[in-house]
Amino acid sequence: GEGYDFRAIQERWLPVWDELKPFEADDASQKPRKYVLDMFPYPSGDLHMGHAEAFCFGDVLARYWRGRGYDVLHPIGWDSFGLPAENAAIKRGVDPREWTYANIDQQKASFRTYAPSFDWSRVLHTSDPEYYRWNQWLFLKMYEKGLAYRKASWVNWDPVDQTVLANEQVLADGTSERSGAVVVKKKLTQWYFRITDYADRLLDDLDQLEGKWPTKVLNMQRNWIGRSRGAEVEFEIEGRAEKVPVFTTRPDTLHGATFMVVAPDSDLAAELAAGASPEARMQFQAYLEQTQKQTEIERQNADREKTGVFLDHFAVNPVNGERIPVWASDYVLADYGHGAIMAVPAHDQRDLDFALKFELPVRVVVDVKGEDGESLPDPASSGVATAGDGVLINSAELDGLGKADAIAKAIEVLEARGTGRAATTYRLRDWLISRQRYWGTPIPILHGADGEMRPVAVDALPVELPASEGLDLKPKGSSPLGAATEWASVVDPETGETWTRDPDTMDTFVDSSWYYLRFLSANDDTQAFDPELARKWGPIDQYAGGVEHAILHLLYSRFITKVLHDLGYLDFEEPFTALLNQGMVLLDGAKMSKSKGNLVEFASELRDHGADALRVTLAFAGPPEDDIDWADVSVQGSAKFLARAWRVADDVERAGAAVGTSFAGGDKALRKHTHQLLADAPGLVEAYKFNVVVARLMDQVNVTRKAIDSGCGAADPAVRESAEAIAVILSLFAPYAAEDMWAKLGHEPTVALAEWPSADTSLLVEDEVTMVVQVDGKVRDRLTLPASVTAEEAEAAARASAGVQRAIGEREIVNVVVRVPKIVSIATR
Ligand code: ANZ
Repeated sequence: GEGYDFRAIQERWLPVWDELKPFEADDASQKPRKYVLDMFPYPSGDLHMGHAEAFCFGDVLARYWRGRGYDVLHPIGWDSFGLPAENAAIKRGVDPREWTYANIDQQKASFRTYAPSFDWSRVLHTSDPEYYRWNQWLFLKMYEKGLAYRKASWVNWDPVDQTVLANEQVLADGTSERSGAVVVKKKLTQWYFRITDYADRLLDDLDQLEGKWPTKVLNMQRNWIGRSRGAEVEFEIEGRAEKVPVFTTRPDTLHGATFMVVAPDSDLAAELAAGASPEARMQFQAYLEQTQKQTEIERQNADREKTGVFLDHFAVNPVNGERIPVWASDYVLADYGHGAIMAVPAHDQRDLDFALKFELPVRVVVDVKGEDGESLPDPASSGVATAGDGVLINSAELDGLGKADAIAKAIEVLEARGTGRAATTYRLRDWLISRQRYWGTPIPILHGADGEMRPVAVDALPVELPASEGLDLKPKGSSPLGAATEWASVVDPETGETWTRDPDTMDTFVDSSWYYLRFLSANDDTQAFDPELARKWGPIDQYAGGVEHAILHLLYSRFITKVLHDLGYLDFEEPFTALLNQGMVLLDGAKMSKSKGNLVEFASELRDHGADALRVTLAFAGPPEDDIDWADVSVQGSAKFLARAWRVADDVERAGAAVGTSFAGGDKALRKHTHQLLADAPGLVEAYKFNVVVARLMDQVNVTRKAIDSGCGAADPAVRESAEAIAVILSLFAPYAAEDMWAKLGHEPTVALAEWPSADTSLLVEDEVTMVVQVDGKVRDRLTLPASVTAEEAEAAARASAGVQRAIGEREIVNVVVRVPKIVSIATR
């Protein structure tokens, strides 16, 4: 007969599924619900192997919950604004729109064959005006609340892409994540979202996700927010009216502050330099220029030789009235704390290096003991600052206190004198959301002739992007939209005044920060999403995607979720209850890329092996969190397994056993094996042990094959029962093969909606047991008895044993202890 033919099977079922649309989620359903979401793709070309993996795992979970009787929402959309479309447009002269939507069409076609169980009725593309209109709505809501604002500031500037970058888009080596160019600083007026207002909640709420998100991701988020507790201390600067605040985590060391350091690129440094001697001013200018060539990362490298200039000013230490010199140095960052520090060289290594280089005084105020119990050597001579805990000295009222007490006392003293207070600082900066590029959401703000701003009316949304035709999309530091003069100028019908549209577009992370909500109301043109549906479906039960989004995307989504909660649209504050980060697909240990020439093409793998074999291979390769090396896996092996599984159903079909017959009389051993699989699979899937589930399916297929060929035969009800269990569980990984098996077993499509058979635990009980019989502490016999044996039956069987009777002989039985079904213990005299 015909064998397993994946192409024929794909062609058989695709049109049936197209017709059935089995995965459209039902908003009205009363069933328990699960929202399973995969991070949506960027349409940069066809799908790649990374997509294959990510969407395979997300789909396993979506299909699993459906099989467990849940109403599952598993939508798909495209993150379709962004630079690659624009760069392709510039390079090849194509319209970004055309490029984007052609790629989306290609990815849709590939998805159709790959067959993740998406609800295709809710598709969204962020570059559709129907979508980005609601980005604009969100922006206006935030503007109204003071959470969107504009300010001039130093920004990260990518000189190749000619665009600003968020801090998160600058790599550790100071280059742009996008272009690879060395990022420089540039002062520009930009739009920001006030994420720093949410720093505490974003940090504290991570605790709720413990155990449900990878620990690594939680820690990355924590470090990114970077909360530091300490104090703000105000220093008077001679000849300056306003006091200068500094942030310190060690207010206890105030008596050891022997100089002050200001960030060269801060407003304060510029002001102080302006009042300095002409020579100091010139030195400062040169130093500032040098500083601006450094990346933030370089500046934070503690090992670097210290540099700096004296600013020709003195500050006054608020606790002891001491005059201390004010310097500028690049190790102090302008946008952390207050951009100025009190330097305590004895107890901070960077300050010590600076003090030793410029011959500034070092004063020990904490007596820190070494392991031998002796005071550590004087930092001024050892060159090593003593940062640990110790007893305060040379510090007036703090003398004799330990670090923690001294910190508390110092804050008390500062507060009493009105020169300082407890304070918290964060590494997190406000989110810079404006981009001087074309292919994004226009910012819905109008600018008046005198610089005043006004929001576009909500009912005038969307502010649609003008056609790209005639616009120079090449990056140049100002948005191409500014040149779309007809689009940009808006005449107020009431006053006749002309207003100009803001030419900037939004960071695409705005688009992806709330897209999960749009899926709930993808076709609703009256609101961004229906709060009622958000109550029903939200928050997302299972989110799946790459660890490259561990910080940015997840942090921004969490932030916007909290904002929408505060605005009264959501009743939850964390968007993603559980997170699965899949590993990467590698080849020979290396990341795949076109430029390296080691690209495994998804399209050709799909063509040559089919969706099922690809998906089984990805799931079987190892724990989903681990990287998969394509050189180490066998797609052929997966195909062979699928053929073996399929033949089990084929044999059942040929044996002519009718559907719906009771399994009760079936082969016991096989039934037990089947039910053990049914009992274990749910826990394994929920713990993301997909590879183990596939291994168990392989085992089940082998055991069933044996039963067919050299056991009970294909007509036995236990074989059908096993084949059905295999089809249902296999449908998580290999939807086509499973569907075909399901049909061969006489069922209607689709196996994807079939409920999982529940495990009959009574079948799992060991049905025969070995009972030990002891006489006076010695084992005299081992009896095989039914597991359900009673105490009386056990004792009778023990007494009847020939071996036992021989051991007792003429002696008298004085005591019998029965512990069913394990042991009978007889004592004699
Ligand atoms: C005095 C002091 C004494 C400090 C001491 C440390 C140890 P984290 O923990 O990262 O928050 N600092 C403050 N603002 C800074 C800026 N803009 N650029 C560079 N450094 C800055 O670090 C807080 C400490 O970093 C602050 O506490 C300050 O130095 C420095 F024994 O103040 B400390």
